[in-house]
Amino acid sequence: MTIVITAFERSPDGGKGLARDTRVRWALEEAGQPYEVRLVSFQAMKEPAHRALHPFGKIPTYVEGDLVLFETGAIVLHLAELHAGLLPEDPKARARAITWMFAALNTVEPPIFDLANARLLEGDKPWSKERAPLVADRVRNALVQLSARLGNADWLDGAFSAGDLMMVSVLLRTRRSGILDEYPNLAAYVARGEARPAYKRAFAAQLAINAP
Ligand SMILES: N[C@@H](CCC(=O)N[C@@H](CS)C(=O)NCC(=O)O)C(=O)O
Repeated sequence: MTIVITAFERSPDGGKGLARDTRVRWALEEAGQPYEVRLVSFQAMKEPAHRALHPFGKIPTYVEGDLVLFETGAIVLHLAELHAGLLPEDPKARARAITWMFAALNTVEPPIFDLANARLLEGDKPWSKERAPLVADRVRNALVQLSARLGNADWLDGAFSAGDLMMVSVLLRTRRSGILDEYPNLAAYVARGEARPAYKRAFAAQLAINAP
C-alpha cells in the first residue's frame, strides 16, 4: 500500500527541516518504508479537500489506503507500532518510549513553538521586546530539566526510539535562538539524531523541494 504524506509546497524555513513533515519522513526512513509526497500550497491547505484529511488545515497528513491520519505524534506512533526500529519490544520500555514522545509534544514543544511565534508573528508588536525574555525562559525551564535527565546518555531511555526522534525534532526548532547551545549535552543529543542516516535522507528529501 503506497504511503502518501503532505508537505508544504514551499516551506517557510527554506529547507531547514523544521516543518513537521520532516519528522514523519524521518520515521518513515527509520522504518524503511517508501513513501510519496503531495505538496500543498497554503491556500490548498485551507480548502475542503485538504480539510477532509486534516480538520485543522495543516500539514503533514498521512494516507495509507483507506487510513487517513494527521498529527505527527499519531503518525509516528502508528509507524513505530507497525515497523521495527522505533519502539522497543519490552512492553515497559515501549511505554516509556511513548511517554517521551508525549513529553516532546506536550511539554517541550509548546514553549518552543511560542518562542518561534514570538519572533515570527509578534516581533513587530510594541510589547514583544518586554515579553521576549519570559518566552525564552520558559524554553530554558524545559531544557534545563531535560538536560539534567539526559545527562551523559546517548538517548533518553536506552536505545534510540520514536521518543528520541520526536524530542530531537522538537529541539531542532530552538537552534536558531541559540538556546540549544546553552545545554551542550542537548546540542550533542540533537547532533546524534541528525547524524542518523535515516534523518539525513529525510532532511535531503525535504531540502530537494525547499532549497532557496
Ligand atoms: N500538532 C500538529 C501541528 C501541525 C502544524 O502546525 N503544521 C504546520 C507546519 S509545521 C502547518 O501546517 N502550518 C500552516 C498553518 O497552520 O496554516 C502536528 O504535530 O502535526
